[in-house]
Amino acid sequence: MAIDILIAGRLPPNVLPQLEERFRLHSLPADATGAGAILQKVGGSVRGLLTNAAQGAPEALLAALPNLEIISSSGVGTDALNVAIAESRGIRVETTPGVLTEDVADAAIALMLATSRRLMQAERNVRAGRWLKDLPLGNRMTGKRLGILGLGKIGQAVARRASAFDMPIAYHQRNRNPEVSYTYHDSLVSLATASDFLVVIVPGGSATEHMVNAQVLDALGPEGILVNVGRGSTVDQPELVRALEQGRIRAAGLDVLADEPNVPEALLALENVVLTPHYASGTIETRLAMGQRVVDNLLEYFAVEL
Ligand code: NAP
Ligand code: 8YV
Repeated sequence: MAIDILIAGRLPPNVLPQLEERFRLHSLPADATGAGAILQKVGGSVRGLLTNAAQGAPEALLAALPNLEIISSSGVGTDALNVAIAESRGIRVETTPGVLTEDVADAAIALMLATSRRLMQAERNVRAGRWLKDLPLGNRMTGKRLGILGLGKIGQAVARRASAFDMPIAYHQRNRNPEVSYTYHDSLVSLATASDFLVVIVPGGSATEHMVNAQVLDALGPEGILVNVGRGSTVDQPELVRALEQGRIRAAGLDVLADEPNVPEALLALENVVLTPHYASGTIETRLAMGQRVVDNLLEYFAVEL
């Protein structure tokens, strides 16, 4: 009997061609009317959900899929997947750990350089025919102190790269990692005080919500640069805007925002902000590897029936 799979988020291009001969695939339309019609028609028979970490698995969608057995998500973040609900219903949740680590770390370094060296502002100047007009000098990154909030897989990959820039490295997370020699801070304020760059790469969700607040930003200080490649929810965004406007921190490089894809006008107006659209894992190489994991996770789960 055909196995019904619902596709509820953007997926890498190698996913669907590998699945369409083995499963009966249904796409969830973006508009509420179209989505409602599809869910009414096939919701009861859907056994697998394909999504990605950003678009997630909303509670209302899970409620419309009473016989769901597996969520296979492209990405590592589980904050939008409603894992507690899935677990309570015995739904397996699979993600794509490891394969995106290096490219997300590259993106963090790119944002550190783009902010400190004012690359985007300089580029805008050239395109506008202004050359060096009113372009302030940048700041050196080499040798500056790096603080990492979340020394997990990606945090450690950022640290490895930063070592090549002769940056002293410190970190904060709930547990000290005995396998690394970087300096551990048992509070985020203490880490921010001791950092020129603060890179945020913890998971989203309630445990980390607004961890980067006004106190942390003031501890980072007027020469400090914030880079967030984790989740927008970890930073108190209105406080960040205020700190940037008032020069209480020097700059911010943000791949993730509080309410994606909505970007506050106040952020767009600031020269000392570099913004990317939740794009840190967005290389062809990584997205194809993520896609393959999404496929393999689904095939492994249904292996005996295929
Ligand atoms: P990971 O290996 O699981 O590392 C997460 C780290 O965060 C751990 O070292 C953990 O240490 C720390 N942490 C977790 N909860 C914390 C808390 N409440 N307070 C302080 N530290 C905490 O995960 P990863 O692969 O590095 O990915 C990290 C996150 O990056 C993902 O969950 C995802 O949200 C985000 N991400 C974003 C993109 C993007 O496109 N921008 C791409 C990939 C991933 P302790 O357990 O000791 O606290
Ligand atoms: C992706 C991510 O941008 O892995 C994550 O948690 O946020 C990113 O890799 C996301 O999965 C969209 O495809």
